[in-house]
Amino acid sequence: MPVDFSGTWNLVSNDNFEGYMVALGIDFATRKIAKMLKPQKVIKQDGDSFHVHTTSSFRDYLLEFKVGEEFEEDNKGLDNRKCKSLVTWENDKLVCVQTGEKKNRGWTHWLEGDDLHLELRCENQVCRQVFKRA
Ligand code: ECB
Repeated sequence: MPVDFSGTWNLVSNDNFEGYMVALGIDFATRKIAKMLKPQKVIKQDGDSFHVHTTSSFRDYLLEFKVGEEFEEDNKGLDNRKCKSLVTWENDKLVCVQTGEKKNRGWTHWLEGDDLHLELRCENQVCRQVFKRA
């Protein structure tokens, strides 16, 4: 039985989101708005099938995937760069590698106590987000 990430989660901290956005080439005006946001994540997990909806007052992003199956990701409304993404389990962590124009791009989700953690990586930047159950 894998870990269950299902639930509605609210962002409570967002370390170095600025550096991550700069690495993705997000323009100044968009970054200014984006870093004020407190996004919510709704995760629906059925075993290895995931539906991850990140919502905010500015933009939404929906990602659906199955662990172990590579897919095309369009990052629409984020940096809009296409990449090939693959999510795998590393013990109880969900690890995504996003292969494309940007080096070292990907993310990792895990649960720690009652918190949901997300590490977002791009080039030499790491953004650390923590979410609490809504
Ligand atoms: C969708 C809410 C954030 C909107 C920010 C708007 C503009 C900034 C543009 C690019 C910044 C890059 C990423 C934004 C950070 C979070 C959005 C989802 C990150 C992500 O890929 O989460 C994964 C893992 O939960 C599922 O897609």
